[in-house]
Amino acid sequence: MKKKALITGVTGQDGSYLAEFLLEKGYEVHGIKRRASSFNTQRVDHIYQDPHIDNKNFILHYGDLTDSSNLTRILQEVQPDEVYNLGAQSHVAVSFESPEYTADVDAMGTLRLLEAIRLLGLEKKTRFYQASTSELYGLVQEIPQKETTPFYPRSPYAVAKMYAYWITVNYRESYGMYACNGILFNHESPRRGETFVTRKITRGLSNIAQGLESCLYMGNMDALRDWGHAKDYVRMQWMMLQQEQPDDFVIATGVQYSVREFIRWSAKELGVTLRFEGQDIEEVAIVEKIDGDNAPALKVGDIVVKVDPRYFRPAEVETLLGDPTKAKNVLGWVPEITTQEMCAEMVAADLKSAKRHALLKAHGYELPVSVE
Ligand code: NDP
Ligand code: GDR
Repeated sequence: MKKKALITGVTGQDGSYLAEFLLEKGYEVHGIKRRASSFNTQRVDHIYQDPHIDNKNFILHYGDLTDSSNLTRILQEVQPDEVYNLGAQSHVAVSFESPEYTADVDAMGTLRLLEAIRLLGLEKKTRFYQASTSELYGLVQEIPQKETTPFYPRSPYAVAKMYAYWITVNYRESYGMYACNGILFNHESPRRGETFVTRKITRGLSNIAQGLESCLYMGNMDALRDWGHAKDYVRMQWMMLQQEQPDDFVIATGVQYSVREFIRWSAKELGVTLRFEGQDIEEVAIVEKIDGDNAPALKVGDIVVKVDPRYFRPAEVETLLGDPTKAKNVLGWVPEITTQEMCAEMVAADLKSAKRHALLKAHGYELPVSVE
């Protein structure tokens, strides 16, 4: 019998990699997608299967984490062996603007799923993975952060995820459910949403290099993050549900870098050396040297990065650094892709796309380039 998995957030970065991973493992994969006014399945289109053929292994259902009856119906229909709750309003800055919606989806959505599993009598059959986050540590109480480090959430997103964390623990303890929290530190990829900092940088600098944008406006460049690759992290999500006993794990690389360093590397991948000048909101990055032909639109002395306080957050998480020792010892997990390799992969993908746009533009077919 094929195992069945249900993924909320299947159209997101992690959902798309996890769906691929589980299909390769021979699972029948069900995913929940939201209704949108235009197509929102770009990240899973390459694994899409025509609903008119028999024996499909990848099946999408319309749904929403704010809708209990919908979640209950899908769970009843699918009877999954594993549920991966990856769906969320996942942007920390946006959570300050939409705190109630963020709580509804990220906190209550988790409760709705757990409760639906329980009410359908699936609590002994269905294993549950909760996408918890390093944002729980917020104002950090210990360096590096591990499973026992106290939480101090610093955004409506993190507070909502803290509820989700504890309700997952509570259902495990109260009803004997196999339910786990993966406390994942930041993880990125070419599929990362365009408004998260790494992708904003790799895409923005690639566009600037090709003459499609003129300047990248950034928030806090001193922020320190422990960035891994999403592919490594979804493998871990699956591993967590294959253990004898459910447990919670920190997933991280154990190395941290600043946003500024990530900008510097990304520029280097484009053959551009940057010099940072000025302090705080006056800080800028200036082109110092250009090698190769990936940045035909730039010349030495151009200012390509400026600070815009619009991107500062009401409360910032300044530093995050994870200690993945437990995951390494208990599960044998080690990340295979370094932060620098990931950065190179992201720049290569964004440069390819920028070159395509630039070529079209040169031939009179200019496409609008979205910026935040
Ligand atoms: P994304 O933002 O790329 O994807 C989020 C997914 O959730 C999308 O499929 C989105 O749908 C879906 N979604 C949003 N709102 C709802 C809703 N109301 N009902 C159902 N689905 C909804 O996030 P990631 O893939 O990066 O992250 C996956 C999970 O892991 C999230 O829960 C995130 O908070 C958490 N996390 C992420 C980390 C990271 O660094 N990436 C680190 C730690 C935790 P749509 O495509 O329609 O917008
Ligand atoms: P984060 O990721 O908030 O850690 O949440 P993000 O990439 O948005 O920010 C990382 C750090 O970079 C600083 N920063 C900027 N951020 C954005 N988005 N845009 C900017 O212009 C900018 N300039 C500086 C931020 O202030 C921050 O310090 C991500 C999400 O995926 C969450 O869902 C997940 O839970 C955590 O990672 C772990």
